[in-house]
Amino acid sequence: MKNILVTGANGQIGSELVDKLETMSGLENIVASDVNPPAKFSAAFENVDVTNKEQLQKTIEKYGIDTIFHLASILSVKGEENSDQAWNINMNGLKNVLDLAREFNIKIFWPSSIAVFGPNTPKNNTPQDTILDPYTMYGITKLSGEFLCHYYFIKFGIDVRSVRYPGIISNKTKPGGGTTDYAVDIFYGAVSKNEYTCFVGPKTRLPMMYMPDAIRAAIEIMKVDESKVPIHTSYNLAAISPSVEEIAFEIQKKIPDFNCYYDPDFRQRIADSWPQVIDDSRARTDWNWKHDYDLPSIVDDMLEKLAQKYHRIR
Ligand code: AKB
Repeated sequence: MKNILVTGANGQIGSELVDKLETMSGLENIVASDVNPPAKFSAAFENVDVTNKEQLQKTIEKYGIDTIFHLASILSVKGEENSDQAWNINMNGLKNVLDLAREFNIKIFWPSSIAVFGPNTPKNNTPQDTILDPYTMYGITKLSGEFLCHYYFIKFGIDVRSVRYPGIISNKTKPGGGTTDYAVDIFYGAVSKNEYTCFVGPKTRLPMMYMPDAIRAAIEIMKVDESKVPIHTSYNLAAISPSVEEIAFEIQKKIPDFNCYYDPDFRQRIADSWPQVIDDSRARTDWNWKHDYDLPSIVDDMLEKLAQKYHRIR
């Protein structure tokens, strides 16, 4: 990893990954790219639409890119609103990146998701190898993407590494259009107006992870020796699995007058199709994955960071 391109750099994960890469020594170029106008980066920025292979190629050539963190993607809820767009960006974007990786000998990180699982997947301790029957177009693109990555490894030797991210909780850039967004929105609601109305019910339990752990996972899996990453589809990755009411209860310990209301909509069905607790033992054994943040430490840090953002002293 010397010259790194991050696609989808304005997004929830991309914006924090670029920040983190910028602080790491020994990297020559960090190039942030997104289809939307640049967010504030000190890194170089290029407007790149991942469905446009020429644009991608020009950027790769301009900076001598040897590593791509390919994060540009449409998430589960937005993907249901426009399934053609989700297919185009998620599949054709990934194929362009993999084809260019072949041509320019580039190492790839590409995130998959718990959305590859579906209603018939075991919900608890979901194994690495299990029933994969995604219910959303997003999940279908992630599952197809996993097999595409596997194919490019077997057929062309492309070094592509991947994790199945759970919902990511963070405070810098809001997620856009995912089912797990409630686990971020609840903190914004708590800090800005002491209340939040959740679009899934109180007992809904999904795997979640704090952003610093998610970023570290991406960097660690990219840094380990290739022999330690024998899974070439995507690794199960886990941290915590709270229900919504457990998150609300933990917030109430810090903000006693916080109220969480519930008004489930169509997103409940997507949430119900996903596992509750993931078995990520292969990631833990193969490349020593370990999460740092539990629910109380996530809640502490989220409330502190968002209070600073809203200039509220608690
Ligand atoms: C979503 O909710 O769509 C994403 C995901 C779990 O991949 N956050």
